[in-house]
Amino acid sequence: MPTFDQITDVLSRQAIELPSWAFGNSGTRFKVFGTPGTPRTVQEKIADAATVHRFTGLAPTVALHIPWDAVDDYAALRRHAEDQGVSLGTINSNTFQDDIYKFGSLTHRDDAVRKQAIDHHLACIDVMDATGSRDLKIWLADGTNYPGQGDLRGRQDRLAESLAVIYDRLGPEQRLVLEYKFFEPAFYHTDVPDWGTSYAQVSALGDRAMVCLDTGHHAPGTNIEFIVMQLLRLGKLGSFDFNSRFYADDDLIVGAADPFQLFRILVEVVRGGGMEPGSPVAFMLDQCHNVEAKIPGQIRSVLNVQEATAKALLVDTAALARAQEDGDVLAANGILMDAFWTDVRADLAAWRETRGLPADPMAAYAASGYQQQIESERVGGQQAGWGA
Ligand code: AOS
Ligand code: ZN
Ligand code: ZN
Repeated sequence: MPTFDQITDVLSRQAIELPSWAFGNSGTRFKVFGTPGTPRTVQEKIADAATVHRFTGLAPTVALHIPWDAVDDYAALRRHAEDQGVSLGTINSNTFQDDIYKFGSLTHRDDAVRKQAIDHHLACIDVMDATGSRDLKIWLADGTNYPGQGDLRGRQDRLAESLAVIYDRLGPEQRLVLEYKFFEPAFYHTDVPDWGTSYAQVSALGDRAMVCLDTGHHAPGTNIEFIVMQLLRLGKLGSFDFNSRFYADDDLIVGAADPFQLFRILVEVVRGGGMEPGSPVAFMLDQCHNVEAKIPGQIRSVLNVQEATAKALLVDTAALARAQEDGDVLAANGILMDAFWTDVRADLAAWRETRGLPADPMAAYAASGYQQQIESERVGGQQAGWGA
């Protein structure tokens, strides 16, 4: 097994993007609980994201959601982020909240509705130009609730046409990532339900269109690490939305529900070159903190990803390859499990200190006074976006 010192070079390259909406109040369809200190503006969300980065060194960028985070002056917002020590990252489009999109957006049978949805994405690319963002992330709520409600084939064809218009508008350094989700809000069919559909759609567009894999968007029991392997093998894994789930798209803290699954996913990321310099794979969180504190929730999340990555890097790949070649099932499984069960927390804590970071970012945040400060300064903080 490699020593901890042998994996720190790779670990020091790790960057995990935070979603602006994780800092707003969010909830379920039953209740949105308010949390003291919740940001009132996108500037305050960015300040909170920058705080997570200050305590962990792991989160140098923050993703925005348009129009939830819309402002008049994106160049000024970019400067605000840079002043706080972070950059603006992925721009997320939103065609799921307006009445006009009741029956679809980029797949809609009415050209006028489809044009409005396309125009929204073109406006998102204008935002990217001003913020310096590389990625446009598209997640569509498009789908139907009843068999016969829509023409599945026609909707797929219109999706391809709409995406082609959006892709053509991207700058040479910009990318489009298409996220899939097997159900919700549509319950019979979804237009981008699985990695295969996303892969087929982005492959038709070109090299700068890739798949976004949200770990909460699969049927229970799905072997997600297999999908990770396949997309890396095909050169089309553009980004992750990390979170965890017990039931459906729960958007819980990554690594909370199933740390072993997160480890297995990261083993395939490492195996597929996803941690190499220049890798196209972007790591993001897509979480909502309903009942737990938001900033510590994000700190815990990035630490969970770091811990699972360290364990994945500790796999003795030479011994594993030998055991696989020998057909030694139990030895191969044992080698993987040895890495998973290695407790890396003390090594990570000591290593953080050598980099000028707190050994225990959760404790350091709690002792910092930041939470008390925002709770006294901010009154009437915002909901994450739904209904806002
Ligand atoms: C929705 O289920 C998706 O996970 C998207 O990534 C979505 O854009 C994000 O959750 C913000 O609403
Ligand atoms: Zn997502
Ligand atoms: Zn989701």
